[in-house]
Amino acid sequence: MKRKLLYIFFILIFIFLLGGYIIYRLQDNLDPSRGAPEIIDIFSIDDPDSEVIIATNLEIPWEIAFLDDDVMLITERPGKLLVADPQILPLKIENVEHIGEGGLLGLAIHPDYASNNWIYIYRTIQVNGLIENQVVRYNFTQNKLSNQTVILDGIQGSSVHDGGRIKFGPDSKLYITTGDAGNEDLAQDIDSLNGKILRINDDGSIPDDNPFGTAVWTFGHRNPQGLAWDDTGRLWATEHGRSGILSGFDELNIIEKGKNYGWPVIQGSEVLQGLETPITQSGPDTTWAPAGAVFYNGSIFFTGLRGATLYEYKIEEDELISHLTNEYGRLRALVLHDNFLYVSTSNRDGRGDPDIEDDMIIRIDLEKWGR
Ligand SMILES: [Ca+2]
Repeated sequence: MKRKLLYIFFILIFIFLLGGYIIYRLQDNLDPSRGAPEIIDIFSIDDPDSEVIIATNLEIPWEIAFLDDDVMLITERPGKLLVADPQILPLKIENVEHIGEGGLLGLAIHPDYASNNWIYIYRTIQVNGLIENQVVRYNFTQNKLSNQTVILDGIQGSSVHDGGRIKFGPDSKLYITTGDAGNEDLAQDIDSLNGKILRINDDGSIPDDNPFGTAVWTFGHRNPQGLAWDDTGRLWATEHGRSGILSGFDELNIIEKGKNYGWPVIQGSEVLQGLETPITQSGPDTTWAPAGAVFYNGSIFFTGLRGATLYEYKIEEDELISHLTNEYGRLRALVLHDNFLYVSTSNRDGRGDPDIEDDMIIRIDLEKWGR
C-alpha cells in the first residue's frame, strides 16, 4: 500500500515536471505579443531626433512605396498590403504562399499612377504543387484593388532565394530581381528567368531593346534584392553571396545590359574574362545580407538583414560606412521620400530576435545626419 502511494506520488511529480517543461517550451517559441499595426502621421512629426519610429507592430514588412499624395503602401510578407493614410487599412493579397523567404515581396507604383492607377506587386504562389513567383498589376483606387493581371510568371520559387525587388527605372521600364531559387545552375541559363535582373514594359511585354529577346536584362545573379539608380542614370543592385557556414561575399554591382555577374562561377573579387566583378563586396567572412537600396547625394545606401546595419557606399570615395548597427535589428526595406529615408525592420521573419514593437519603420532625417 505504502509502495503504491509512493508510485503514484512519483508519477504525479513526473506529470507536473513534464507539464511545466511543455509550457516553458511553448512560451520559448512564441514571439512577444504583437498588437495591431500602428503608424503616426508623418506630417505631424515635430521630433528633434534624426531617427523617428513611425510605424510599429508590423509583420515582416518587405517593401514601402509612396503614392503622389503621400499615402504610404507597405507589403507584409505573409500576404497583406497595408494602406497608411495615416490610419492603417490592411488589404489581403490573394493566393500568397508564405514559405521561407517567399511571400508577398516587392511593390512598385507606376510612374503615371496619377492617370492609370496602376500598382505592381511580386508574390510567391503555388501552382500545381510547385512554388512560383510572379509579378501582378492592379488598379488601386479609393483604397481598393481591382483588375488583377499577372504580367509576368514562370519565375521558379523556393523557400530560399526568391529575389523580389521591383522598381520602375528612369526609362519607365519595370526592373525585377529574381533569385536562383536554390538552384545555382539557373543563374547562368539564359533561358531561365531565375538568377536574373529582368526588364519588362508596364504590361509585361518585352522591350525591343532587351539583349536576348526575353525579359532577361542581366544574368549570373544569386539573389539580388535591392535596386537603385544614381544621378548619372546607372543602375546599382545589391546581391546576397554564398550562405551557410561559409556565408559572405555579398555584393554591390553596377548593372549593365546583357552582362554576366558571375554566380556561381566567380565570387568576391575574383576576375574572369566576360564576367563582372562587384564594385564592392563584403569579403569571405562578413555577411551583409543586403536588401533595399537607394541613391542619395553621392552614396548608395542599402540595408543589411544579417548585418543589422544601414550601409552607405560613398561612390566617389569607394568607402563603406555603417549606420545603426544592431540598433533596430535586421533591416530590409529602404526608400527615399522627400529627402527622408524610410527603413523597415525584419525581426519577425524567423531569423531575428523581435522586440515587442517589431516590426517597425524608422524615418531618418538625412539633413540631421549631415547629408
Ligand atoms: Ca557576382
